[in-house]
Amino acid sequence: MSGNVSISQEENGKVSQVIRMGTRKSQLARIQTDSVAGRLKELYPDIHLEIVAMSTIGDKILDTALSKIGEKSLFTKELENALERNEVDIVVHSLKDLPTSLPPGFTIGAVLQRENPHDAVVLHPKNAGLTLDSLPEKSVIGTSSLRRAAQLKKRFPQLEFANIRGNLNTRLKKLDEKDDYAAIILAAAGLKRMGWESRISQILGPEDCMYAVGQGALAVEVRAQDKDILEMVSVLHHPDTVLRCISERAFLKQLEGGCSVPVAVHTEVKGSMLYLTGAVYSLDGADCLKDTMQTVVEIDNKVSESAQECVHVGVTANNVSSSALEAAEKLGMDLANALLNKGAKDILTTARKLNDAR
Ligand code: DPM
Repeated sequence: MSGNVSISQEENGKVSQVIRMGTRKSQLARIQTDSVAGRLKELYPDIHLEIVAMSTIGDKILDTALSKIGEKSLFTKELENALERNEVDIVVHSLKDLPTSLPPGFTIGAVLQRENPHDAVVLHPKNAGLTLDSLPEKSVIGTSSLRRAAQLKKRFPQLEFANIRGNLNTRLKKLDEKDDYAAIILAAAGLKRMGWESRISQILGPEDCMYAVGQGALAVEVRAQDKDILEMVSVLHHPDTVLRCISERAFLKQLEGGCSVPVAVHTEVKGSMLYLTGAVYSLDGADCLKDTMQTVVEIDNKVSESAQECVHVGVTANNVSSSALEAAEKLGMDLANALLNKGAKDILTTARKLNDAR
């Protein structure tokens, strides 16, 4: 399966590779794909990139809350089909939309440097100058994320929460042009990529709302057997981000959580230490289990010498220290096991049942 990259013959007789990049049609997906395309063009000036846009189930079912659709690979399936059929070679995703176990045959070949991973408050223009603390009582906050709602309900009990769906453009429109929401909560990273940073009125720190696993990082998905493409995209890996995200994904995987459970994280790399805080919540945030653990990650250690590929929670990073990758994955599993021992499974099972029933 390797080496199935198309070749184009240029006028000057030079032969160059054509790499096809699959993307969803939303503006955010296009911007994310274009930014990775730009990086690849800088690194490999001779390649030809072709962008193939498609719509996915997630884009088509715009009015159902994400957590209710129940399809973990909502935004990714059609794109993976195209990868499998060799119609495209590379797909760019928000890492947080990629399940912790990818279907066989696929791998994440690059995790790029993370943007601000925190959530942000975007206010209805009439509320300019206010914060979640100072908004009038019973103000309605729009979010369909169980994770955001659980944490914010507990922290700001005077506020009310309602679902809001659609891509970023749709949501901002629903906020600004109607009177349904006093504010909405979105990832700062998406807003920044769209050029809407000026709409951010407040960034939520970990005491208010911890972020989702992988939030703010872009991932490049490829065919696991396509060694040429894997090697080509591997230079895009940002080691700190890879280690943080592997620990976060291992945490979520061990908890058996998907995008439809209230699970949140916070990670930091300081020197050779990786810190992971992880939490699980009941839907109203009243029950919460949260803990922090750390491990040593020797980023500068030698990379794996074995020819055998090492995949950690779906990520292939042969150019990053294998002992550091292993330590990061173990950290996530250890933290999850610590919370499972304290009853995390019950909290998540109840949350899932209640969410399915409403
Ligand atoms: C996932 C969630 C949301 C997206 C759940 C969560 C938000 C859904 C909602 C797994 N994917 O975060 O708890 O608010 O109803 C998504 C966004 C981005 C990637 C938009 C956003 C952009 C940021 C990034 C949707 N996926 O969260 O504001 O690249 O991390």
